Amino acid sequence: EYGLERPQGYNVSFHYNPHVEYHHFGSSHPMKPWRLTLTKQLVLSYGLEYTMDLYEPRPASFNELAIFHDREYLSYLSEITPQNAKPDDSQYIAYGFGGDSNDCPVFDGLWNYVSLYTGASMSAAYNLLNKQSDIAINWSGGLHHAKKNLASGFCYVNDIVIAIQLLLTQHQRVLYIDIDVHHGDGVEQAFESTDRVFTLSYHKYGIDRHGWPFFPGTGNIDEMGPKDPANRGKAHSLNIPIDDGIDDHQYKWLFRTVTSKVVEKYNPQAIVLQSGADSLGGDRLGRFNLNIKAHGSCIETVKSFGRPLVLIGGGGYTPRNVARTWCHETAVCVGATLHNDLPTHIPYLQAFQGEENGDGILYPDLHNTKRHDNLNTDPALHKLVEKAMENLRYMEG
Ligand code: ZLS
Ligand code: CA
Ligand code: ZN
Repeated sequence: EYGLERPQGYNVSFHYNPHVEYHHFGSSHPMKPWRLTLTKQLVLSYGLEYTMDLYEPRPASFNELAIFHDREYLSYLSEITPQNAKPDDSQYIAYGFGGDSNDCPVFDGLWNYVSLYTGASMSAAYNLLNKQSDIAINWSGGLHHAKKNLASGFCYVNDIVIAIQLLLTQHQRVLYIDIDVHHGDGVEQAFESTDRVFTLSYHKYGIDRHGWPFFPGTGNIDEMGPKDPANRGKAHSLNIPIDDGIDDHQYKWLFRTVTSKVVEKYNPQAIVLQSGADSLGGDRLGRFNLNIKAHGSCIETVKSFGRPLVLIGGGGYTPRNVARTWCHETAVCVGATLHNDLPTHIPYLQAFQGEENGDGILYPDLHNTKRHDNLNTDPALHKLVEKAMENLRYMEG
């Protein structure tokens, strides 16, 4: 009825605790957990829940978060509230809540929020370990900037690192891929001293006309992990720095060329893919010009490698397009094709109405929002791929 066809027999699971939706970073903050409400409504309205196993995971416990994070940091995080926060406190500043930045505000229910999104990523990882799923999805996770004792860039707890730690109990080599427009620095740093995780991030990199680096300011092509041959993590990171305005054709080519080579060389036993939707055209914080289907083609490419896959969310600051993208990518996982006309019985339909290019449809032309000129030339991208291939030669096979 909705154009659902499932030619490929992949077992897909969807890990989602709806309580995560009710948390607010603050009204002016770009991170809006209710984008997850929109995503879930779209997924349900297309009937995709009948094509997957649905899980409502419990929140992660303190001890589970301590798989990666320092206990002192977690104690502080579990106790802090908007009422008892002391912005001049040395711990407040040291743990990343202070400074002139309000990227990581202290809000009501913060501890519950981090436990919920991390519980869902753990649940997804367990499903791969139990062989219950070939692909396990958690759109509420993907908070890739959090460090073991530091909140950074809207991220307080690094659910990705914890999910990868679980996968490492059974898998010798895990590949982490990150298509969020920001560099996946927290995951890269967490595994910089091991050869059992390879991290690959595609992101905007560069300095703007006011002299500010694009957040977090790391991830140039020559940052490939420790160069010391004694370090087991030698050359087990690959960063693909991209300039403003990259288009569908360029990104698809870049992603497919580099990622296939990494998979061929590293031969991972499981893959974790962070699918941040801030790399879309028209994103409030992003700089790229991608359409939903080009973003989704990265998921198709990764699926085609046929390895157990955890698919997680991340950034995404134009909520209606985040929901469209993650709904499309859920369909890609189960092998379904969706109608461009949105089902008319969806709650929140008005969120998808009245747009110039996207009125009532799933696949608006986001490239037409033309907010960023394309500064990426084909020759520059070819040089970038050449350098990436050179970096890969430093990795011991
Ligand atoms: O990857 O660029 C920065 C740091 C600043 C500039 C912005 N000011 C407010 C703080 C200091 C240098 N931060 C980035 C963080 C981006 C995190 C991306 C997360 C992820 O997608 C994974 C989930 C940034 N960009 C934009 C903002 N912060 C930002 C914009 C608007 C606001 C409102 C709320 C808070 C303060 C005013 C804020 C942050
Ligand atoms: Ca990235
Ligand atoms: Zn981001």
